[in-house]
Amino acid sequence: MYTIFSEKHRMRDSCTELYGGEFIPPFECPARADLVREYIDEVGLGEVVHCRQHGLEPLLRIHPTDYVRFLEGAHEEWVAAGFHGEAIASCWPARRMRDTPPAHIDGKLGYYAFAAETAIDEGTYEAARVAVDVALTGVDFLLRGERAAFALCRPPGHHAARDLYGGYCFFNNAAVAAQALRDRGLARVAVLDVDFHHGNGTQDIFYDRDDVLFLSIHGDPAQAFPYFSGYADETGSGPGAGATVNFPLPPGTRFDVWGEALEEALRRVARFGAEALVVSLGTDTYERDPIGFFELTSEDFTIIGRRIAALGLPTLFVMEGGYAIDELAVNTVNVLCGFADA
Ligand code: 7XA
Ligand code: ZN
Repeated sequence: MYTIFSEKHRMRDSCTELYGGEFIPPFECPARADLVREYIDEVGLGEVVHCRQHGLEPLLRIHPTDYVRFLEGAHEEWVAAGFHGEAIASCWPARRMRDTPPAHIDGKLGYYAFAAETAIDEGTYEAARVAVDVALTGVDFLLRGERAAFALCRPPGHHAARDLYGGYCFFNNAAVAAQALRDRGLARVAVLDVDFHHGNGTQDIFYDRDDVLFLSIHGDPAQAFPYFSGYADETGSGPGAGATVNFPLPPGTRFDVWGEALEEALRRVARFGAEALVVSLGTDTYERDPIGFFELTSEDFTIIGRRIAALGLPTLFVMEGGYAIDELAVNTVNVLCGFADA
């Protein structure tokens, strides 16, 4: 299996994350992607190739221009406003307030953010743009006939909605990839999100559409980030009614139960008649992940890959979360090897 990668992910290197009332070094750090990339060579998964630039057009199919321009200028505007720390949102248009972007960067951050943990640093925009190119290069590989590819994206993307960032995500790499597959001729695409956290951004982007099926297995939002999205009764709207499927699961969930949700999700993908599958691949479902509460083991990830392969669809894996830094590479690559060896 080909892996698509760019060293430019390292430009996303913020110093701070707001966590439990403290500023800590971010869980989502450059070492994550570098460790996965190194381990891919160690196990001989396949060739690692650099991404190709795809320009703004495929990105703008998902994210509006004002949002892209905001992210592009946010850090510079923040510095120009005289702030010394990293750009972090601290004020939101909450219920019954005005829903328009203010002129001041401090307000703009609150307008475009849905959460406060994610700081924007100098290199964030460029790294986020490159992550989209990584995903789109993965699409190129599928369309030239590869059975599967791994887009080693960083920063991750599945929390990013059209015009919202947060949860370490800025552009929705998986959604841009799914849209590109549609735009380049596939009639039906499924996005399966196996990250511990609900893919609220991807759900929101495709919620009213019947051509992209979105399925997510995740920590019950009553107990876990992103808290306000991911309940089982969110099933899509309008033409998209029935094309969103959520499997919220409780703390302590092990693979016996998680795997049943996966089986049901895979049945739904097959029934939908998808011509390709995009997997939002997060391994923060791991038993020792610092911010997840599931109990999956490293061996379980191999089985996940094998089961996804049994669908027989062209499959693009897009890297999302996973923060147990010592086991992240093994867990992530186990999914890919489980798929490749099936
Ligand atoms: O999949 N999403 C992540 O892994 C990031 C979740 C961010 C959680 C922040 C909670 N304080
Ligand atoms: Zn996650």
